[in-house]
Amino acid sequence: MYSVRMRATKDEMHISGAERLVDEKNIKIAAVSMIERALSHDRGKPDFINISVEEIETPIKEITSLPINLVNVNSVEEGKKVAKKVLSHIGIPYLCVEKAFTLLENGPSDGENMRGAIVMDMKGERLEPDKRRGIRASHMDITPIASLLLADALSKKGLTRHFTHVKEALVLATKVAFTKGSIAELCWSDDPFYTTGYVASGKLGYVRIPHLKKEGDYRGGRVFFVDNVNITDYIEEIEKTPVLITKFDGLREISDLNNITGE
Ligand code: PML
Repeated sequence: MYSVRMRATKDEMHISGAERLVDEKNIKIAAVSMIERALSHDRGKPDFINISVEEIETPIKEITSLPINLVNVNSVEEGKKVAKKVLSHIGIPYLCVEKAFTLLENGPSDGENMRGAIVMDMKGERLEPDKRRGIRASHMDITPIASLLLADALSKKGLTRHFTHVKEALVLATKVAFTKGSIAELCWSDDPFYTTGYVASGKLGYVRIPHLKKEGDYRGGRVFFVDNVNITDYIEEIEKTPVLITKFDGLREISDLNNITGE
């Protein structure tokens, strides 16, 4: 297996990124489709595209995706309230939840987005060694069959246009949730035209929330809430251990939040 990755930037600002785990015979197809994607992103034309191909020598961990729970909210205020309630139900202390929101709302790297994620412990301390880069989940993918089942489930809910966003976020969130020491993840996109985000955890699955920021806002990112981790081992696992999602655990609509929090 090979890890094929793409990163595109303009004036050193992030435009797009993607990654796949593929057999040798599919390296070329993956690389070409990533270049096409980099060249057609609505953030603009990149002036730098990097494609890397790396042989994977360690065994690939095969896992089932988190289940997707769709929550319906009508405003950013409501979206944030739901996200905070879900995080609190998972057991993330109030102080950490508030700190995470403040960081993502204001730009955690001197007012700018980070390239990767914040790692926050249960006291609200940031553990990532590089506060600009953060940590970047990598070496992960989903099989074509699991991906097809996800596409089918999304199409039944009229969400086909969001397939790529959801697929990539679900793959990442699943890898993070299955990493020892992870308790939850909070994310919303840094794409100014994409306002959806999620709270993911082994406990409550991938809770997808349509409004976590206002349209036009370029701020976004990820916070991984952790407990009892050796940060070096944690980063190594998130960034390097290859993970393949081989099963899709389904999607359901949550009309009453109490159905997932059990309250
Ligand atoms: C979704 O479920 O629609 C994905 C939400 C998070 C997207 C994160 C990103 O694309 O940066």
